[in-house]
Amino acid sequence: MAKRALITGVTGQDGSYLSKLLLEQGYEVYGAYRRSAALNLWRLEELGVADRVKFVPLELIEFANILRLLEQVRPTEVYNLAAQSFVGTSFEQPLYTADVDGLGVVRLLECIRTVDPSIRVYQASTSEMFGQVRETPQKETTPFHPRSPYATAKAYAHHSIVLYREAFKLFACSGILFNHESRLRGVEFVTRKITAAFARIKLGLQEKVELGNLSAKRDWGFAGDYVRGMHSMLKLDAPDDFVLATGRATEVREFVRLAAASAGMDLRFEGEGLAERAVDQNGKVRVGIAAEHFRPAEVDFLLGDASKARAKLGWKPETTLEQLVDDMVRADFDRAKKGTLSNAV
Ligand code: NDP
Ligand code: GDR
Repeated sequence: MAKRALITGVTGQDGSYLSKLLLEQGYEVYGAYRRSAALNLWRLEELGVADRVKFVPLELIEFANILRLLEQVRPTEVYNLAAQSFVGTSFEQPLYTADVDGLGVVRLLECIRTVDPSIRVYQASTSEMFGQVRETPQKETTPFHPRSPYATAKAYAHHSIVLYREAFKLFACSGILFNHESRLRGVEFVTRKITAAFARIKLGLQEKVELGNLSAKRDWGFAGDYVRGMHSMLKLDAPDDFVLATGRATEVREFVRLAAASAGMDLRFEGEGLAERAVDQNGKVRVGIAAEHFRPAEVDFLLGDASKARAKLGWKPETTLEQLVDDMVRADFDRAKKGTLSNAV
């Protein structure tokens, strides 16, 4: 039977990398997008695959829309990547976030159960569910303590995947993915905000960037590595959940330093709290702190243990943080020089 994948959230970072991977593997790829005034294909275009994906409209809030889409496409695999994925926004839009990221997943599972229970499904779970962490590093068995409406919604979705696997024998897998970034990352996320800013600063288009909590630590990997893990999960003999992570945690402050170095700047941090700042080798202030970028509840420190994925999927990340940062700065520098940086984000 032809391998036919339906990817929700196809216009996002992971949807784009996964589309490319599955097309290379010979899949027929249906990409579900949500309708907007202008379809946003810049990521798929940058990867050179926009013309090979079959686009279908999908809104995860609409039960019948999901049902009809599954009946029409008849996928063998569904990758549910669609979400309101920005933690910061979830504090302002908790109900919408719960609807899409939480209930949306149960809608999808109900539709799969109804249309074709043999469809294999991947759910985009997240390290944010560990929140106020109970142990370090975090693995599949670490208890959850969500610290945002985004994380509570994702935890509900995660438990639903486990439930539908146990109750209805669906082939449903959750990937508990730690932060993964790339040149295609949305600019609202801290990594891309930093690399875009330092590309502009290098070109003299911007003076400085304002950030929030520089002491937060994340386990950052490369998105292209992580989509390989998603695909491997659906190839297993039996469904299961897996952490994907690099096993290395880095402070936001250090990410800033690396990005600045890639842009040819040597930063020195000074001061504390809201008065902290970073100056370059010429004494120019390049980083300031703004209270608006702090969250009502923060996740201070995430570090993943992906040994189960390594043992059972043969998965490991290939890209170092230094390579990732350098590639992101380079991409943003090229975009800024061409004047396309604001269009790309
Ligand atoms: P993005 O924010 O880049 O992409 C999210 C996608 O979901 C976009 O295509 C967006 O469409 C779509 N979408 C949003 N709301 C809806 C809706 N109501 N109905 C249909 N589609 C919708 O996220 P990433 O690619 O970074 O992440 C993919 C998934 O993985 C997300 O579920 C995220 O929560 C999760 N995740 C991500 C991690 C990461 O570090 N990147 C780590 C762990 C989990 P549009 O383009 O129109 O906005
Ligand atoms: P995160 O990513 O919340 O981990 O969620 P984000 O890049 O937004 O924040 C990482 C950390 O950086 C701190 N921070 C800032 N964050 C942003 N966005 N902007 C700032 O100016 C800033 N300054 C400091 C944050 O407080 C936080 O501690 C991402 C998303 O992709 C989720 O969808 C995914 O589930 C998780 O990663 C794993």
